[in-house]
Amino acid sequence: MSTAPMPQFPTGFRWGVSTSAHQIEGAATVDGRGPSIWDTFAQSPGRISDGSSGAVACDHYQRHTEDVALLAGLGVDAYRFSIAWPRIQPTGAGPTNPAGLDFYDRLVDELLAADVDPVATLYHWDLPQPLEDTGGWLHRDTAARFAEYAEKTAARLGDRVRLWITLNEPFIHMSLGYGMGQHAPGRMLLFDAFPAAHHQLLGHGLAVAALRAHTTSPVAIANNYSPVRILGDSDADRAAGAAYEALHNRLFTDPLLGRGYPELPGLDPGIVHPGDLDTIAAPIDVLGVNYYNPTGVRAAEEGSPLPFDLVALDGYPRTAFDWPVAPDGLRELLGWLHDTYGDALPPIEITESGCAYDDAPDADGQVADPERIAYLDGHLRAVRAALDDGVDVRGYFVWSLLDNWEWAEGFTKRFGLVHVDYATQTRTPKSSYTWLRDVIAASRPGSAR
Ligand code: PNW
Repeated sequence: MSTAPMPQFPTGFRWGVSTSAHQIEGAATVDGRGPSIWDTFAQSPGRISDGSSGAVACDHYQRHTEDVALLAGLGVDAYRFSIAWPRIQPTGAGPTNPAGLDFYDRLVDELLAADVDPVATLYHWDLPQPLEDTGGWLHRDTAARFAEYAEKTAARLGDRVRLWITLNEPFIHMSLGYGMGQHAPGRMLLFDAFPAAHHQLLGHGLAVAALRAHTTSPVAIANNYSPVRILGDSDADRAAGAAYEALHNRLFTDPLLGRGYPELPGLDPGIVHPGDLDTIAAPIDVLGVNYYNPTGVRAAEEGSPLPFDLVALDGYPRTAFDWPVAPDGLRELLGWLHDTYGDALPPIEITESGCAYDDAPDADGQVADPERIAYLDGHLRAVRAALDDGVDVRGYFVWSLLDNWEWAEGFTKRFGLVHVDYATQTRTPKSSYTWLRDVIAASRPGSAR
């Protein structure tokens, strides 16, 4: 880790942390919440590595006041949370559930009282199960249902949420949920999962219009990106790299920024109706960038069902998820977005960046996580370097405030700045929390440095 002082960030740079509803709230059947695809998926044996579910998670639904106090103590400008669609519309359609809306209404007011900007994601993968029963995101009507949910939610919260994010990582949702089956709803359609891409994007575009009717706050989407490192120098390796680039980085960005779909094997244009590309290209104010790591790609082995092979990258330290710690990839990615999309690229906020380690309290109850401090230090310096390269980055949100229910990995991966003892729900700020608090404080205009 660099011993040089953290460089300054521009005045107004937004410091934040992120969470998502299903990973922290628990209270799965409280106050009229309906089931989501993740409740169903976790009940199916063998899907979650430790056999757990998100039914209780961090019990944030009951403990939100304590969690807002943790945000205030950290000194962040903003908190990115997600709204559970099955709390707002338990069946995914029809009238709203007042208790569900009331919960987020209170949360937003608590955040504002703590001087923390509420940043709300409308969809972080917890589709109401009844919508999956009629085809989920493979079904065009789900896009219209999503816009209706967005409209009803913004009608209540649109005056106070400071940044709206329509979808979280539609690429991961499509690929792991509908393509490879590791996430809910557990479908394994490979390239036949493409309708789940188009209908999410369509839902996004329709939701942008619905949000604009109720808010003057900026509107964004949070995409997952991974800079592609091509391993090998054959034409086949380069073609594999381009195919992976199109799938991971361009499929959910080219159409948003008015370029239509990239060329991809298996992409059936028949489901794209006239006018859809215009709906999808509705202007957004911010591009949310979730970055974890770069991807090594080379030509596929004979007989592979995919047009590329993904290969582990050597030469980097690794997190508990075995993901490489590669801050250089963040600078590279931001430069790639800037160079690829030029004037069409809106300002960027890093809406997720973080790492999992096996953090545990010591005998004194303290949780030291020097690897996370080094991770954040490196990634913040990478953002600073990208700013110097001319990329317009307006904020950085750490994933995550709390250790939480990490999807198919259950409780085995800890991403928090705050440790959670799930048996007692005790929250213990880790050393990275104190470190980040000091970095944020030092970045304020008029601070001592
Ligand atoms: C993101 N991958 O998911 C999500 O937005 C969060 O909910 C999640 O907790 C966080 O990152 C950490 O995993 C991802 O396989 C899941 O590359 C998988 C991948 C990337 C992001």
